[in-house]
Amino acid sequence: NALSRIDELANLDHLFSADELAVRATVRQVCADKVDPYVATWFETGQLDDVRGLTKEFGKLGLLGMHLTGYGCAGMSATEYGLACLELEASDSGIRSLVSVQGSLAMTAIWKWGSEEQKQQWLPGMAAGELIGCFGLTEPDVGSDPGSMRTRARRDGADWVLDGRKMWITNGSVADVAIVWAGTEEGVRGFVVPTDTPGFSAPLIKHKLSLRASVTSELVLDGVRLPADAVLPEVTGLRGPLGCLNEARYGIVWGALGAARSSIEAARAYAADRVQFGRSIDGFQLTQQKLVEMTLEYTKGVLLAAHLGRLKDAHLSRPEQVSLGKLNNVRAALEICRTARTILGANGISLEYPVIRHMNNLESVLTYEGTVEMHTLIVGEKLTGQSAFR
Ligand code: TGC
Ligand code: FAD
Repeated sequence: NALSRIDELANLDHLFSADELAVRATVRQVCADKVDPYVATWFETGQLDDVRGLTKEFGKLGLLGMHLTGYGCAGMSATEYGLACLELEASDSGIRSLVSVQGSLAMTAIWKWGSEEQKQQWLPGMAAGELIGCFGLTEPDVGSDPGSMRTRARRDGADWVLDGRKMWITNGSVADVAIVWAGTEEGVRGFVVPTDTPGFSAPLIKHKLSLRASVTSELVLDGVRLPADAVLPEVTGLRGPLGCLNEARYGIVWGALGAARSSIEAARAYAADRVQFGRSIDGFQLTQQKLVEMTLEYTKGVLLAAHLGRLKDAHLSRPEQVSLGKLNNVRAALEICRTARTILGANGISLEYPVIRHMNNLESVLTYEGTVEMHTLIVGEKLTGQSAFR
């Protein structure tokens, strides 16, 4: 009489309302139909078949910018957004990335810091998945320390002219619009850059062994001339991009648990079938200990995510709390995937099972949206009052 899902052990569904569970069920279904049958192939070939087809499917369900309001966005709660991220990442971190970058980074930048005209122009199409966005903060020489960015925007008459490079940009090569952060005489500013602007190009980054079912690109800005109204008017300084990162990091707090859950379930099913020394390996104490430890860490992760979701829905969420959640849940999820991999033995390294794919993906998730070290220092600063970044 084994449980049908690992969430049942602690009755985690009791944390959520019927509406929240309905959103989760919808996302679970679209992933089962449109992602799960194909994602191992996308990962193996390093190519998503039809990104725009997928974003349109997600758009129809209101999953893009789903916790934003107005302009065609679904206006769902932070907890619903979190549950959606968990289900998307149970399919693949790359699919959750597609949705996070679109909604929590590119759309949020326009929604939070854009003019009314910019919102009207871009958000409805992005919410519908007809237009794809990307978010360029990281550069070849600048990652954790975005304040040292080299990309520059200078005035030329009424226009802006952008020069520089961005690196590791999710959705870059398939985007219709790039949010590009650049240094100006006034400080860091955000620019809304249509990707067909002369001087803009987005070559694909190849040779990744992680996030292979995701488009990752370089952005090259070579004298990109933009009209005066291309700048996001409502923010100057690093709090512009960092304010968006809070949203995407929050989604990852939940998302990473999806990769963990999928890996635990794969390991549990495998252990029930696999016979060694005359019995199924799930009857061995050492295997049970692994299954229990993984389920325990997953359960604690969901409790933390749900708590952060409730805080966010009550408008009480603070950035260091999101750091605490991302730090714990991504690290825990990666450890879970590594343990699950051992249960599958040699089969654990095969793409026939989802575990090694999740494990490799989480290496990126551990690094992007702020590395483990950055989130440790953010929480450390809060605990001690002392900044240890420099
Ligand atoms: P610092 O001096 O601390 O702050 C500069 C200004 O920013 C404000 N601020 C924040 N505002 C909102 N939310 C936050 N979380 C904020 N953190 C800081 C701060 O109040 C200040 O404002 P003001 O008005 O006083 O100027 O900045 P610092 O230079 O010391 O850097 C701090 C640090 C290291 C924590 C920050 O730079 C950082 O988080 N670095 C990590 C960079 C990062 O996360 N990059 C992610 C790139 S995007 C990405 O990875 C997408 S992956 C997507 C996917 O595929 O899912
Ligand atoms: P670095 O900052 O060079 O860090 C290298 C190491 O040094 C890390 O371990 C780091 O923690 C450590 N370190 C740095 N400073 C300190 C310090 N003060 N104390 C202790 N240790 C320190 N970026 C975007 O802007 N948009 C995107 O869409 C995007 N998508 C991505 C997709 C993928 C698949 C990947 C892998 C990355 C993506 N990124 C994106 C970039 C990502 O945000 C950066 O990789 C990340 O911020 C780290 O920067 P870095 O790789 O330059 O590492």
